[in-house]
Order: sequence, then C-alpha cells, then structure tokens
Amino acid sequence: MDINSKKEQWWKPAVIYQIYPKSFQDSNGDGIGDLQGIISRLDYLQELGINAIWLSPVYRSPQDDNGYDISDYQDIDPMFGTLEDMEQLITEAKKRDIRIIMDLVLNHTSDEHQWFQEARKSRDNPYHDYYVWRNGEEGTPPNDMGGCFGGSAWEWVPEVGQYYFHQFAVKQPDLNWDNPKVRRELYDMILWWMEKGVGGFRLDVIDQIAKEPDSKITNNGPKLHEYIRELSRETFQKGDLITVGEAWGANPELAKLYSNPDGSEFSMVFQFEHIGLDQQEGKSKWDLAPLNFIELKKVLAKWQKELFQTGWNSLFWNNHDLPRIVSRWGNDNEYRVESAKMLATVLHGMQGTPYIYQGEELGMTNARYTIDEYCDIETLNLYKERIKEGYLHEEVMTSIHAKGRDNARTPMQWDDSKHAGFTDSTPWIKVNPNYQVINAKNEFKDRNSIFHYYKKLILLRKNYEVIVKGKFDLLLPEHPDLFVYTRTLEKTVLLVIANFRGEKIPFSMPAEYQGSKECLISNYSKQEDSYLQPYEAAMYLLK
Ligand code: TEU
Ligand code: CA
Repeated sequence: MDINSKKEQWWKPAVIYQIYPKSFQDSNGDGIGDLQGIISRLDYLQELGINAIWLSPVYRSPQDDNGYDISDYQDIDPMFGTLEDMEQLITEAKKRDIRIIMDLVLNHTSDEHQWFQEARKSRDNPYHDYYVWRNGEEGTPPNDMGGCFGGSAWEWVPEVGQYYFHQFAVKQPDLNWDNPKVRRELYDMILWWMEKGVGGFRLDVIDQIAKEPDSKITNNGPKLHEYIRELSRETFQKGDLITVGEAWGANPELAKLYSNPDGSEFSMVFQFEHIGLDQQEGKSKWDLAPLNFIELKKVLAKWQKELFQTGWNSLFWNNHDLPRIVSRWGNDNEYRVESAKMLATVLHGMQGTPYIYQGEELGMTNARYTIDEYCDIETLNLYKERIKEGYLHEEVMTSIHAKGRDNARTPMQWDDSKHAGFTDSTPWIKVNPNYQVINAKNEFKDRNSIFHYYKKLILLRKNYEVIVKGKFDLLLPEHPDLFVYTRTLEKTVLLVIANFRGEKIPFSMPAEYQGSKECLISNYSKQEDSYLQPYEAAMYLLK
C-alpha cells in the first residue's frame, strides 16, 4: 500500500469491541472463556453493530498476567482452543463484517518463552542478547528501578551471573529492541498473522519498547519512533490494517507522530491522560481522589482539538485494566441506566474511534470482593505490599474496590441462569452477584435498555458524517456539572449535552441554539426547559 495515498481509511467510522477472552464465554465447561465461546456470540456482536473485535491475548502463555506473558506467539493457548479455532473465528467474524484485532505484546515475553529459556543458559547463547541483561552482584541490582507490579525491575540469574530487566512481573522479561534479530523475529511473526487474515493489532505498552534502563528511561526512549516506523513499514503497511498503540506516556505532540495520517506509524493510540484524573497528584491510581470534572473536560477537549486533521483519537472509558465506568464516574445504583447512557453519549459524540469494553453495553458494574476472591497479579501484589507498608486492610480494600483490574474481568453477564450463562461449571473468577438484574437477556428484551442505546449510538456514527469528521468545540468549560460540546461540519452542527450529577441542574439552551433542532438520542423521553434531569444527556442536530 502506498502510505501517501489519500484514500479514506475504512476504520474511521468504525466502532471496536474489546473482548477479554478469559471472561467472555466458556464453551467446554472448564470455567474459562474460549474461542469457541466467542464464535457462539458473534451474532450478538453483529446485532450490536460493531465493526471489529480487539481480542486480548490468546497466545500460548502460562497466564501469570492473563496472557500478557506470551510463551509462543504463533500458537493458541490450549485453554482458549487451537489455531484452527482462531482461523474459524476470523472466518466467522468476516462473514458478519467484523474484523479481528489481535493484541501484540512486543515489549516482553514470558520467561517460559523458548527464547528466554535459551537466553538464560549462558552469556554466549545466540538468544542471550534477545533480552536486556546487566552485570552485577547477587543482592545488588544495577539500579533501584521498580517493576510495574511491585518489587525490583531486575532479577538475578545465577547461571549467567547477570540481572535481566523486567518492567512488569518477574515472569515477563523485557525484549531487547536494540537487537535487530529480535525485531526481525517479531516482524516475521506479525506477517504470519497477517497472512491468516487478521484485521489489525493493538500494541501493548508500545511506548516502553525503547527503554534505556541505565538512564532509567522506560517510556518514550530516544529510539522509540525510529523502531515504530520500521515496525510499521515492515509489517502493517503491507496490508490494510487498523493499528492502535497503548501509550500511557503519550501527549498530543507524540500522538500526532503515532497517528500521523501518512500512515507511517499506527492508525491511533490509546492515551490515558483522562484516566488519571481521580487520583491524588503525584501518587498512584490506588491513592483515590474525587474526579476533577473540569479538568476532565479540558483534557478531552485538548485531545479533540490537537488531533483534529493531524492525527486520530481512540475514545474509551474502559478496558481490561480499568474499573467499570458506570461505577467510576456514573452511579451504579439508583441512576445506573441513566448514567451509563450519559457517559456513552459523551464518548460516542466525540471524534475518534470508540471502544466498547465487554459488558459496558450492559452497564456492568465494579465488583466488591474479598481479597481472596481476586485473581489479578497487580491487585494481589499491591495488597501484600501495602499491608507490609502499614496500611490498614480496609484502606487497601477501598482502593482495590475502586481501581482493581478484576472489576473489569468478572465474567460477562449473559442471562439470569446460574453463573450468568458464562459457564456450566465454576468460573475462574466469581460472577458479579448482580447478574440476575444486569444481563444481556434482560437488556435485549427492554427497548429502553443500555444495550439498545449503544446500538443506536453506533448507528448514528454511521449515518451522520459530522460525528466522524466534525470539528469539536467545548462549551461552558468552567461549568462544574455539565459537559457540553458541539461538532461542526460545514453547515451541520451537532450539540451534545450531558449532566454528570445525580440531581437536577439548571440549564437552558444557549440563544444561538434555540432554533429548530432534532433530538437524535437522549436517555430521557422528555426534555425540560429550564434544567437537565439527573444524568440527562442528549444529542441534537441543529438546523
Ligand atoms: O498494560 C500496561 C500498563 O501499564 C498496565 O500495567 C497499567 O499500568 C495497569 O494495568 C494499570 O494499573 C498492559 C496491559 O493492558 C496489561 O493488562 C498488562 O498487564 C501489561 O500491559 C503488561 O503486559
Ligand atoms: Ca473453556
């Protein structure tokens, strides 16, 4: 493909659905979601109207970090099925006009990967230099860098008398991107998947591949964009793919490189600036603070403005690492339905590619479990660490209930039968007890459900070019309760209004928008003249 060709990218009006395979649908009664399970639910996804599925990793893996620790990139973990199942999923999805986006974890492998097994044998093993090693003495790591899941980022290997570097768990050694052989192996693997008809890739922690541990650089290393351009040139640009990089360290300037319309890097990136707005400044996500709402509007507006015609945004509230948005910035009690729809309206009215995380379309909520009911390595390590540091059990649990990754990983709630229709046997992680009320079967029946609302939002994006292409303008930036913006494409103006509070908020339509308008969607059947109802949201087309 000529990267300079100005042909309209197919994925610009697309909506993507993220599946966390372990928790989506079990087909063989082992309590773990699998590929055949996903195939059996494709009709559901087609009904919702999504265009692509981002599948969290299904490669062979010891599952220390639920598949983000890969031991064979070119095989499927038996827990999820076989390569044939994967091929069948690609074919069956294609029949329904759905593309499969695979998750590429290129920063690290599992320590059980063949490459690492060789690498740790001796310093002159041909695979040794596939990873990042430093000399040192046992007990004195090269520096004080910490791993993302707790502990040191360095692990001693007596056989070679060296430390290896791992930004994540001990069992996730970092690959050495400075070694051209490593890069070539990864490109060949990607090309192999492209041959199989994969529709795109999500690139795990891609901004961390060019790390330079001697200078304590993790993300945005000096060679990062050189490596990404090479990766893109050698692989993605040979096909018609959608690619999205995960970049916690992105700012709009960097995002313009990543999502340059010339196609030299990716289609878009996930940026996380809005995600950190409910934590104490300078601290971690576990140190809770109320959402800074005005800042949320500013941050999102900034990204909308900055990437307009110079890049492309990913739009998301949720993923498998984040709490459920309705519990986080909505209200998962009295106004669960209203607030879930309100949050969806705000997100789906913006410019970019919206991502729906499994169960978000049902208004699934956070789970409040006891510590022994959680499975996530991050949560379990954090608990141990904080208790050791002297935090009280209750304090730590409050943080985990709010931010733990397992909030997103509880099984998909399909119906009100035992285990929510996810499995016939014991699920690998407990089902959220609210499944008897919150489930796909109920949502399907009810014309006013969150599910049908998402379906409509997806359709609006297909039918109104202004949602895909319009210029974004934030109104009432300092308003403490309302999120209001317009999208403008030539003479068409779309107005989006949302109340982020569980109470009536005074509001009357600004004079310039009082003329004739059509309500495209709203979470209330009737609008009031002088105020917005609790969590009310609407999209208007101004004429
Ligand atoms: O996440 C990257 C990442 O930085 C997360 O560890 C994040 O900081 C954390 O979840 C928020 O507390 C990606 C994957 O999405 C995640 O599931 C993996 O565990 C991680 O990479 C390692 O591959
Ligand atoms: Ca299974």
